Amino acid sequence: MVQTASPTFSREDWQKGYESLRTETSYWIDDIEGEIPSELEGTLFRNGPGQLDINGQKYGHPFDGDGMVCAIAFKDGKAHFANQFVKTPEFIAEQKAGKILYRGVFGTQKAGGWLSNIFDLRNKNVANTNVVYQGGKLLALWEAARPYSLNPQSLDTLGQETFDGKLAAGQVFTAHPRRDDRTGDLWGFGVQPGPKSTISIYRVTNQGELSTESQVKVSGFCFLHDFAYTPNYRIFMQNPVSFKPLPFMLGLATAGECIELKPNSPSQFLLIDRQGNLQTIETDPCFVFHHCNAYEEGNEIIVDSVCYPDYPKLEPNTDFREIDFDKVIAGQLWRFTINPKLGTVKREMLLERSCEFPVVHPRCMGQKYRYAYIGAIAKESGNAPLQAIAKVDMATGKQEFHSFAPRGFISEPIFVPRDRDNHSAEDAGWVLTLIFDAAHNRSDLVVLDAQNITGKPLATLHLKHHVPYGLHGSFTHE
Ligand code: 3ON
Ligand code: FE
Repeated sequence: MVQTASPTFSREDWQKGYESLRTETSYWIDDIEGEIPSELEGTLFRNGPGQLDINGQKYGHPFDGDGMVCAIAFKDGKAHFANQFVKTPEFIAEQKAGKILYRGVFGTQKAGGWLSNIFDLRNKNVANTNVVYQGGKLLALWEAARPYSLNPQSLDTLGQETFDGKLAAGQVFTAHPRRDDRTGDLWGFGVQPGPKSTISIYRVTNQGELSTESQVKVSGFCFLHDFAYTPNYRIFMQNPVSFKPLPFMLGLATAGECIELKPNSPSQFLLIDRQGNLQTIETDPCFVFHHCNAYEEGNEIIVDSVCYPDYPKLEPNTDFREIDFDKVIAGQLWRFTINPKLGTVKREMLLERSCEFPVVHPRCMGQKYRYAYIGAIAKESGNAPLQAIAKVDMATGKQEFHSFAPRGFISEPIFVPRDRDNHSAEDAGWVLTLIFDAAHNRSDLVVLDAQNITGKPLATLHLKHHVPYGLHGSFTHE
């Protein structure tokens, strides 16, 4: 088949979604197409880089943007929007100074060349990656530091979360915790880097209490952005990356630019059981940020993950808004079937189209499941910004796409079940996603019927402004 090369978007449109949003507001959303389902109750929290420059001094990478949390609360068919930046001391200092004072992990240097950056090895905690509500705490997460605790109603920043002193200064908590729906526990981890890296496995109960389940040491550098969870295993993909810190120390490059894929090295699954035993199983090289889900079946563990053929890096010293999508490597959804007894891994592709941000029904986390929802590009091959929501049926292989191209750009989908029992159909519920609508230079919160994902949205809530492209979020029924 001949693939038409016609682009699904215009660069100018896409770029507008990376403009900083500097206002903090709180209002009832009154411009709505369709109808918000009256049974949809609870709050959608989103986090992501809200500010991508200070006074026109641009950050060099979107992951360096200052964390801004949005809350969209639904009740009685109405919806309320609020947003606030996470007021870290670094954010406050930079706002006051009106210029960049810190290096960003991925692509941001202080003005003045290497001499201004040399030996400044501090990490700016931008608290921009995820936001979760657990045990009465609303936590803004960034994987290389402790969480920031926010007031769940006002979104005011309360301070760094120590969990009653159990997370000491210098200890870190992942931006990708996973909630076991059957127990209400939120599972997470933290990586202490070194010549040997230490992975701590944490549990946060639904009372908000943290305990350490186990700690394991693995050789070498780790870049573990996410993990997969089953009742008996915590599973990591050890990407075959190295960190060569010299250019970072000398101020010549950011930390993220010093990470690269090691040639001819396999990836490894790290399986950690409930007793803290570590089993390592090799598989073909790839780079994984996100896992979709995992479950145990017979003697096997199934892990579904978005895999890249290399470590996705941006060209240094070029504006990320100018990237050539034809040169950006694509992530694809793969299924790994691991047999721990035999030490073998089988892999098969589930979704070939470039995709990111996979999610499942919350009750399926760690369990056998049928449906994944995931952001995807709006064409079959090549690469582009994410403009469609895909629903993948693991039982039949059916793939459906709801495209917002050419002028809409999607963010992570979140599945919200309609009924909170364990018997209703796995796709009975809604898929919520924020769309940047370049035609109106504003964002919409779109409610899709998960059972009719390609159908017209049930509701499109027009915000009064845009929300810059975000990272992750969560829904709480409370
Ligand atoms: O020793 C350190 C280990 C470590 C954890 C080195 C280090 C300082 C680089 C580090 C820190 C890692 C951090 C801070 C990671 C933060 C990641 C982040 C903010 C976002 C990651 C997003 C991933 C994806 C795949 C996003 C995709 C987005 C789209 C396709 C759409 O825009
Ligand atoms: Fe992530």
